[in-house]
Amino acid sequence: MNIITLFASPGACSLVTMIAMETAGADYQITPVVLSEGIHKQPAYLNVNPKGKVPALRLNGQVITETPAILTTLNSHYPAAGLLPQNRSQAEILADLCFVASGVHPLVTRFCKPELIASEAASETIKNRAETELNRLFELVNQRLKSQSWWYGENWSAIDGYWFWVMRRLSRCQFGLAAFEAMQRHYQANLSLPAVQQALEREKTM
Ligand SMILES: N[C@@H](CCC(=O)N[C@@H](CS)C(=O)NCC(=O)O)C(=O)O
Repeated sequence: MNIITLFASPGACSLVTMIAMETAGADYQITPVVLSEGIHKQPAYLNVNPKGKVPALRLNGQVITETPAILTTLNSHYPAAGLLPQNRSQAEILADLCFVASGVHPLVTRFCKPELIASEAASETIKNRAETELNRLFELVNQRLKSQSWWYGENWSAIDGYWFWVMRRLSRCQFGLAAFEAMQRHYQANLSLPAVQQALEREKTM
């Protein structure tokens, strides 16, 4: 049997895939690609993912990158785990995953690490603009979570793990989240899940 390998870094969005894998009870190994040590830009890892980003998942001999692609693949690979809802259209689910991956995540990076994108002189402006736009988008998500426990209602799905990571990443960069009470409750509910706890424990060992 092929070993499933996740290339991941502590604190990075690879945690989202780890939460999904733990939820599915997957047997997988982690290859640490520590971003702060620049391992993601070294030839050995660029051979795995030429984009030089985590996560990357090696499954059945194929390397899958991009969190939405990984989560939808895992959903098909572990059908009993219910990682994504069956009572929603593929288009809705894809739109939501893309919203987090391409609408929110780049803003998180601009807020937490503006220097990756802008010169020192422009960093403050980039950070402030990212903050304004994140606050606008968070109003929408907070509103959604006010009336339901999880993104899609009563049942947890992998996008809840994705949102958990967004909150965790931003809280570590001192982003003001106090006004978003429903998102905070959602964060705490995620934290109480065994799969989330297991993923966080595994992250510590990287
Ligand atoms: N679109 C990718 C984003 C991956 C990404 O940006 N990963 C970050 C960590 S959260 C990374 O590897 N950053 C390293 C870099 O950009 O140098 C996804 O959805 O998986």
